[in-house]
Amino acid sequence: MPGKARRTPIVGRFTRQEVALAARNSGMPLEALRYELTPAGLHYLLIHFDIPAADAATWTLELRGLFSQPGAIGLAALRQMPATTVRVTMECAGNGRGQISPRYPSVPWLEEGVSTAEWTGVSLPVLLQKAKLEESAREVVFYGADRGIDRGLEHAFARSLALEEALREDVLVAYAMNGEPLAPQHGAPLRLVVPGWYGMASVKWLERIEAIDRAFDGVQQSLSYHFRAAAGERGVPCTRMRVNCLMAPPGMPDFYSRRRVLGAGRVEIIGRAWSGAPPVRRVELSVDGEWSDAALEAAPAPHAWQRWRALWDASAGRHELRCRATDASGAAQPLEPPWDATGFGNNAAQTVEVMVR
Ligand SMILES: Nc1nc2c(c(=O)[nH]1)N[C@H]1C(S)=C(S)[C@@H](COP(=O)(O)O)O[C@H]1N2
Ligand SMILES: [Mo]
Repeated sequence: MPGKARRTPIVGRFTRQEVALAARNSGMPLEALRYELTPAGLHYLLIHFDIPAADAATWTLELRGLFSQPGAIGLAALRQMPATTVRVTMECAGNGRGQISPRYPSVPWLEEGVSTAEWTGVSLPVLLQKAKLEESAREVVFYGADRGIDRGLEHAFARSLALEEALREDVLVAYAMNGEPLAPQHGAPLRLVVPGWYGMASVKWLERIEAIDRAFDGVQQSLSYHFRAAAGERGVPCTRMRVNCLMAPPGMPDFYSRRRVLGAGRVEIIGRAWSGAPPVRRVELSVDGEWSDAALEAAPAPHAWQRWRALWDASAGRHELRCRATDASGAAQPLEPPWDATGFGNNAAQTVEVMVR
């Protein structure tokens, strides 16, 4: 594939381009960790190109390729089909990129590219069966209506799933988020939702599903979204979310530094933990390097984050709080960002600096 040129990594100051990307792609304010379901307006955003103009009244979803009954289906017809609702924690694969040095020039998330929503729509296998997926199909490709250029290549945002993932009942073609029609920035009127996977799999503004008998080689599938030690490598595809957790920073912030300030005494620290290999089995909180177990709640749904809390007897002075989770596969968060040349999958333990008065 031509046009593979990579951007040059950056050390130090954030560029104007990174600031522009960060302003368009807002993160979830960490105080919103108090909500089990992130209110729609606080859910993080990741939009590669422009939000396409979309009219729900005339929108159709085309099914083509290896189906014996291909065709198009409108929104009204989708709403008539049996509905499924799933609660899903979604995290951007680039979350944490801004903390890796040197960092890849892209959306410079620190740690806020994660949220949880309740999605309602039609289970993907129901749609695939309706159009009669043929035996020869190997992958299912999902095309968004948004177009742009990345690394010199013009394309519509598109991603594929291998058949075994596409046939999961909890993979949805969703038309509602938290009980409301999708907002423009979240993919209105239709999007895919792939529970457990990093967000890039959940294609927004979904207008076409194509069944193919080979591996899809689109830009967002074969060039982007790979873990790579060096930018030139083929790499390993990003799929399920690595284990991760966050705390809602305690006390109140200083406006500019956002350093936390609070009074001495007993403080309850609360947070959420999630993994693409659920459930999370353990969350630990460290105060100045001393780790102890937090109380972890059961998952409210298979792919939704789990609440945790810990009590801390805060004494006057400066302290460093950190949290880390371990999931069902035994994977635990690292203390330092795992190296990745294009900044994917940084699940290093969060650090919060606190000044206790
Ligand atoms: N069509 C389309 N789908 C897309 C994207 C996009 O830019 N275009 N961004 C993806 C990425 S990288 C993420 S992390 C999620 C973010 O979904 P949200 O903005 O609803 O939180 O959408 C995914 N789906
Ligand atoms: Mo993302």
